[in-house]
Amino acid sequence: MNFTDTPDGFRSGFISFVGRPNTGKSTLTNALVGQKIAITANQPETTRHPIRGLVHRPDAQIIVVDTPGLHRPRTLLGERLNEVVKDTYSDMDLIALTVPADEKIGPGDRWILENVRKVSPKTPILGIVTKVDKVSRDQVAVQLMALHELLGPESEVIPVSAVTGEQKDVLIDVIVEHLPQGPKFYPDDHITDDDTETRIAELVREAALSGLKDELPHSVAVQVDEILPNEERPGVMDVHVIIYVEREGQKDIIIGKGARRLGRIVYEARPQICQLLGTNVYLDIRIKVLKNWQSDPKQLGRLGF
Ligand SMILES: Nc1nc2c(ncn2[C@@H]2O[C@H](COP(=O)(O)OP(=O)(O)OP(=O)(O)O)[C@@H](O)[C@H]2O)c(=O)[nH]1
Ligand SMILES: [Mg+2]
Repeated sequence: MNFTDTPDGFRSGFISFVGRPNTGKSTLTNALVGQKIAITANQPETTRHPIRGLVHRPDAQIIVVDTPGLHRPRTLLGERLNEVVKDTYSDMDLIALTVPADEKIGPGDRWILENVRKVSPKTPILGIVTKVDKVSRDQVAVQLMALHELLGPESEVIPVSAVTGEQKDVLIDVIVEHLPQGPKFYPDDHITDDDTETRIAELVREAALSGLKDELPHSVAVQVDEILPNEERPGVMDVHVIIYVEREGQKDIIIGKGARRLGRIVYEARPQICQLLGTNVYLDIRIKVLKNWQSDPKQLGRLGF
């Protein structure tokens, strides 16, 4: 695809964020794109598929690929996610390793770096210290030096806060400098490749994850069953969604006492779905038990992993 209005000297290309779970990759992706295209949560393994987000500038087009956090897998789902990430970063113009300002760099980060270098030895790696609003300037400086040491003497490292927007434009400038000259890959109004159903399912999953603890977030998967015009109320869409869990007990937790938790999931997700669809929405959520789906190849396939 080429777009004839590409100005001279235009740059375009792909950057992938990789890093441990919960390091702020998706929040940063949304901040750069300027819209919520990836869900975020204060829990690991929130992102489960690579999500492309577009950053449009007069002189450049950046395709940001947000990936699931990398870690030593404990389940078949974890293994699949790691494989997907490796597939993703094998053909990037730039890779950015994310390390939060408030956590020490450790074996997990080194393991990721080794993997990245093995799969794509030629791709430049940028270091990003995320969440700088959470710590003092001195601590940011210490983390920048530690990341620089991890990546090597030639490396470039950048501090950023996706929450306050501090350094966001600097980061975009640096990314653009690393991109080759080339045409626009997408039209100016394109912000993500994810289809509407995927984005709806993700918004429901984000609402469902909020407040869950321990292993339960990993057991939650969401699919859109169908979207139909409401027969009685013109202009209203009926959105039917299924939340999958792995055990009966988990189902009870998701629903909550007097269905209060389920009510809150609808309350949080519905307005965002209305905005996405541009219509009023009736959100119907059903909960199903899919026994141990995280470790069952057949069920994983059914859920799209
Ligand atoms: N204070 C602060 N919090 C942040 C910032 N960026 C992300 N967070 C928080 O960190 C948590 C994790 O953010 P995510 O963007 O979901 O992290 P992720 O790296 O995409 O996580 P996975 O998809 O699980 O790998 C969320 O609670 C975010 O709100 C930041 O710049 N400042
Ligand atoms: Mg994420």
